[in-house]
Amino acid sequence: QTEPKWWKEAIVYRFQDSNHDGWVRYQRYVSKLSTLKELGANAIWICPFYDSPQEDMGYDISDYEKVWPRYGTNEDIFNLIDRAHGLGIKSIVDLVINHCSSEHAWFKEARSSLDNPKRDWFIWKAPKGFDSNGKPIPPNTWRSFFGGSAWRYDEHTGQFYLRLFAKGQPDFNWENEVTRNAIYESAVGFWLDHGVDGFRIDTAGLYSKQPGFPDVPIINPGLDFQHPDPAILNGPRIHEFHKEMNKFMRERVKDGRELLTVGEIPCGTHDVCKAYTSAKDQEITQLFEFEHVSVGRKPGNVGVVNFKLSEFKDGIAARFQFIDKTDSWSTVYIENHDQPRSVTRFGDDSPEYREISAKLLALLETSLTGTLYVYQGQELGMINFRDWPIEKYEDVEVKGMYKWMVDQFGADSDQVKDYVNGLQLISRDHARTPFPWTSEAPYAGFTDGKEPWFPLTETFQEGINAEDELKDPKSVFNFWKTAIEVRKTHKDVLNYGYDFTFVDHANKKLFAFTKKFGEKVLYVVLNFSKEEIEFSFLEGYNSYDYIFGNYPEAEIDLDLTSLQPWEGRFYYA
Ligand code: TEU
Repeated sequence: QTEPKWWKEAIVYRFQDSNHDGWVRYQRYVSKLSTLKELGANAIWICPFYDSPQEDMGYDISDYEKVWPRYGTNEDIFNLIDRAHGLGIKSIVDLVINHCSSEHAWFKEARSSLDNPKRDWFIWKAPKGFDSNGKPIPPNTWRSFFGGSAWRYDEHTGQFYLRLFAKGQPDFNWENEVTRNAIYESAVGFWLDHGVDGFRIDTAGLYSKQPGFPDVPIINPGLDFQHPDPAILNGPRIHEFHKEMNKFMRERVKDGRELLTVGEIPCGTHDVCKAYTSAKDQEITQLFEFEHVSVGRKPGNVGVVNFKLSEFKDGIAARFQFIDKTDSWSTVYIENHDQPRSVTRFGDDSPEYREISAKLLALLETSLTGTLYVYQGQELGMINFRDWPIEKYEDVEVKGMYKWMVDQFGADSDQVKDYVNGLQLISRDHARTPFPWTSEAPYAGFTDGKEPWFPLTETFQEGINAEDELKDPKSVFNFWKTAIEVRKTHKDVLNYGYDFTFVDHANKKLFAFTKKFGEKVLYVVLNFSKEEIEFSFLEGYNSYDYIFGNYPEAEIDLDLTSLQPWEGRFYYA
């Protein structure tokens, strides 16, 4: 855990940009790298830029070796990687290999006939039978993450193919070695040859399906298909596959550069997390776990429920406690393109408390052990959009889930109402609105006139934009910048600390813990409420050194153990 590596200390930023046609352009992205430098980021995670029909925001790839023409050319991405290197910034790219697009040449071939040599590169099954209307019945009860059956019937050959996500995202058959090697060569090798420093491995726990494709337990009574995780997540050969792919990567890199690989895996138990990330086993360097971002979600992601601060605390701790004194490593994140805005979800997005609660979340993030990821707009304290009608949502997940639930329960049912209400809080679209560069109407500098592909979050005119925040020394952006500096200065205990221990775990407003590194003991106190609350100094420690907090030092009495609304502090005990 404590062995230093660049990929452990990286501050990874993820963002997109556009030009006048309303779409993201990687040429212009280059000119924004200096803003990232200013924030303190030293790595970027570039979202999927590959050729794609864009059914799922580019996570449906039709050619791994070609950039989607609307985003630019291959040369634009090679140039971005080079320019970033020139500034000391590493580049991580998305590796989406549980599935490809149904428009990929491999799938088109596979689909063409039952005896095509590539048929077995994907997962095909005969119908279980036919219903009274002659409709084919899917082979089992697995549901798609995006609603409905996980199987899509293909008239041409009379079989179903598996697609855990959108209709146009057929799952690869990882059991086939020839397929695996083709994936490694095209999706991994090509980009390693062009200098990338690592991969964010999409759905990295789903490649090995349970043999026999068994039905799954019912977790959502009343729905015709059920969440497939028990039959697809962390399956029997998953570690073997990751070891094999990691070996391919190591052999392919010729200049000795060390790669950051981050697997997106809701692994569940600490043992499973360790199995993926142990340095000795050489599978993946770190994981995006889901414990903390799953609190308050109903099973199957069909709506939201209230949650306690203690559940959030446990989620946060679970993400990295498993690495304590092991040879594993972890990540720190609270937002990404699949998560809503953290200020709305875990802070307070009212005008009165938005900034201070965004800064409190920045304190939490910069205090935790692991590689830190900041998602575009998080550094501005962006919040969810509000009161959008269901028709305005873009996300394939929302569209699929909504249609499915309406089919099952009816548009006026409580289940559908709950689902739609929940979207205000958790839809992925909140984090996908165009980036607000300025306060300028109508498109915040994202485009120079043409309507962008997706509406903006309206708050860009209320000060939540890059230009205004960069200028304002008290902005959320400038707080993040300082917090990142503090994280780097005290990187031993902040970035690498161990022995994470909660203080007063049951407290409903205070989130407090200690962490150690050598002789150093860090004490973090965070007020997750708009009330003034008390905290206690730890027994057995006589003196405290204040390190950092989100209220200006001149405004607080450091000898008092009370915290203002959404106030947080770091101390050395
Ligand atoms: O996400 C996988 C995943 O687990 C999510 O679909 C998650 O279940 C969902 O977002 C909960 O709201 C990855 C990508 O991050 C996502 O953007 C893609 O849609 C998905 O894979 C398919 O490639």
